[in-house]
Amino acid sequence: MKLIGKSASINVRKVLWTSAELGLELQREEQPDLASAAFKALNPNALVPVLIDDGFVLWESNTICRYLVNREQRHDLLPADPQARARVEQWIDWQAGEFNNAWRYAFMGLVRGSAAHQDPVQIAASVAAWHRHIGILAARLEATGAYVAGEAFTLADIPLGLSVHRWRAAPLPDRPVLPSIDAYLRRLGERPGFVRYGLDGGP
Ligand SMILES: N[C@@H](CCC(=O)N[C@@H](CS)C(=O)NCC(=O)O)C(=O)O
Repeated sequence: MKLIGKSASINVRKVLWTSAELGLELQREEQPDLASAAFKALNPNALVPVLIDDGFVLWESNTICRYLVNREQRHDLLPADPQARARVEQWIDWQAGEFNNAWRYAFMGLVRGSAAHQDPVQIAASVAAWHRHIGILAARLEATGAYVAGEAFTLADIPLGLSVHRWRAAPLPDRPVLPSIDAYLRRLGERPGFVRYGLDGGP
C-alpha cells in the first residue's frame, strides 16, 4: 500500500499513526505536486493524504484510517457492536467537522502565519471556539477517565490525540488549565505510534 502526503500534515499523520497501531508498513511518497493533473486524477480536492491499495484509491484521512482498521479486522479499534462503533465514529466525525472548523482560522493565522487569516476579531473568535471545543473533549475525558470512547484506546483517539497536541502546541492566549487533557496526553505518550507520529513533524 502506498500513502501519498507529507508527514508534517496532521491528516497524513493520522494515517501513519493508525498504520503503526496496525503494524502495517506503508510505502511513502512525500509531497506530490498537488496542482498536477496526475494528482488531481487521484484526489479531485488536491489534498493529502491519498492511499492506494492495489489500485484502490482513497482520500479523506478519517475514511482511510477506518478502511485500514476494517481491512485488518481490528475490532478493538473500531468495535463490531453497532452502539460501541457509533460512539467511536461520533468522535471521529466530531473531530473532522466541529473541532477542525473551530480552530481553522486561528491555526492558519497564529501558527501558519497566513496573510489571509490575520483579522484579530476572527482570530479571537476562532481561539474562543477552539478552547470551547477542547472543553467539550475535556469533560468527556473526565467522564471516561481514560480515552474518548471509554476505558480502551480506539481509533477515535488518533484524530483527537493529534488535535489535542495541536491545541497544546499552538501559541494561544487564555489557554484553560484542563487536567483531563494533560492526563490524556500523558496516556497517549505511552503509545509508540503517538510518540513517532503524534507530535509535529514526524520522520
Ligand atoms: N478532509 C481532508 C482534509 C485534507 C487536508 O486538508 N490536507 C491538507 C494537509 S493537512 C493539504 O493537503 N493541504 C495542502 C498542502 O499540504 O499543500 C482529510 O481529512 O483528508
